Amino acid sequence: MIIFLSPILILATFATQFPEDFAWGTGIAAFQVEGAWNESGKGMSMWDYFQEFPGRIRNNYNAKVAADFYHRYPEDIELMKKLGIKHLRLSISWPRILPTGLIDSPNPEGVKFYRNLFGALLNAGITPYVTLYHWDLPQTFNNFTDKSTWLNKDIVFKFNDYADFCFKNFGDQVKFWITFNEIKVMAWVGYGTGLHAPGRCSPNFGSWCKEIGGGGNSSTEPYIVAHHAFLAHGYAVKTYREKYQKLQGGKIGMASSSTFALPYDNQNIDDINAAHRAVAFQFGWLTDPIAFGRYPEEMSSIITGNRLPNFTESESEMLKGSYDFLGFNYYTTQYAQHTGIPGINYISDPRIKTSAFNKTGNLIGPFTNSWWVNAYAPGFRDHLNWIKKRYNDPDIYILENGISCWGEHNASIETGLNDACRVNYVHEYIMSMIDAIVLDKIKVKGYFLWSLIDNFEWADGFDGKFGITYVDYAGNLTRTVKNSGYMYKALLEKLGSSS
Ligand code: NCW
Repeated sequence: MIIFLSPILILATFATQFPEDFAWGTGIAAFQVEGAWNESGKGMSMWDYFQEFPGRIRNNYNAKVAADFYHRYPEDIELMKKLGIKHLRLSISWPRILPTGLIDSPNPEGVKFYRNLFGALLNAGITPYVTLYHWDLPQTFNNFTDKSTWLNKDIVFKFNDYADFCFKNFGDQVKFWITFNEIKVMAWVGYGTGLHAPGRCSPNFGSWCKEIGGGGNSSTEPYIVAHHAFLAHGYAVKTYREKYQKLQGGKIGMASSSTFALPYDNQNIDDINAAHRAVAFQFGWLTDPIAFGRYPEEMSSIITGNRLPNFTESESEMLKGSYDFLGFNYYTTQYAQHTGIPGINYISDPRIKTSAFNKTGNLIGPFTNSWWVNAYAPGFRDHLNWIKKRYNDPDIYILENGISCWGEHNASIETGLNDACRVNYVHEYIMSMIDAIVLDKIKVKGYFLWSLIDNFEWADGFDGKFGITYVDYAGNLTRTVKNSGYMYKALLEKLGSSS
């Protein structure tokens, strides 16, 4: 326990200045933990399909069983009670409740599963924060052409129907809704690099791009996909506000991820501007549409031609202010360099090169087991300030923050439980967030540590572990709390967690 003393002592000094109703929680997502991929009437998702292709998931792992949360959630609720965690972010699997994706043929078993799950959480004093879309689209919407999945505008209305169905069936239990998880990743990794389902990318981008039913276009499709997701978000929020919100008394928002950026050369004005633009191309891309009803000027001046779609006037009006809070997933910061030369950078200004090293060779922070993350806690506070300034001091929920540490893949339980790397990372990041709250008066309302349990890390399979609880994937899926889990428990005891 000695190792937890210093972080907790420091945190305790803030306890008096800390918002009492702050929501300390953890997060999971349906596809990453549930398993039971074809049980009790569930339809197939595009990830169920994608994972069948050899080589697409590291070591050809699959999530057919995953952490078996579908059957073991009562045990995981006990675990949360033991750790004093009173807020859980989780997602609904669209094809589990609507196997064809459409509301005309719901799956009563799927609906019952989520009603039981939310009920059990509430009975345990745990508030559910529910994501409607954490990437597992019904496979029925995928016909492998550029007219399907999120590329077809029709999906906007299908999603709205699905969202309406969820508000109607679960709105008495769920008071916090998150429409989408990380539209940037869904668009860029699903349709830019092709490394996530549905695996689309430009045929000349890599040999894998043509593998799953045809190619794509990495320089246009991510923008189309994101455009439809923003509209789907807008319609779903409209539906919620018009039909349910007053009656049910809940809140709705979106979870956006973004890498913060510092200038590669902090004496160079072009790099200073590039650092701002790199964030505008991420958090701005995801949030300007739902805040202001348009894309960031930083983007529309650069992504020209027909690459960045337009919102009609009425769509723009609908989107403006379509959130009650901004959800933010923060993991990392990179250096941004203005090269002036167009390179391969489909989702950012193509003239920006991002790197973990700056001009003087300084490494921003240690590399982690996720290729996209260098640990850099101060960027958390900096990014929160960026959000506060651009969006006029909104309510913010940190819907994800956590780390996949080196050497945890196939680790023995002893190694897995001694996760000093995660203890340090989480402590430093939380301190940075607390600075933003206490010193910069940023209205952060909650923090959800990713993740409650080790789970299926998408293309990394079980090689990437983010859990504060070890899951024995080589054996019988037994859960054992890691040191980071006990550190979080100690933190919650000091800073308190609202009910
Ligand atoms: S894979 C991913 N993650 C992790 C995942 O477990 C969770 O479901 C996601 O919301 C942890 O948080 C998210 N992100 C993929 C990032 C891929 C590339 C990002 C590039 C940034 C420059």
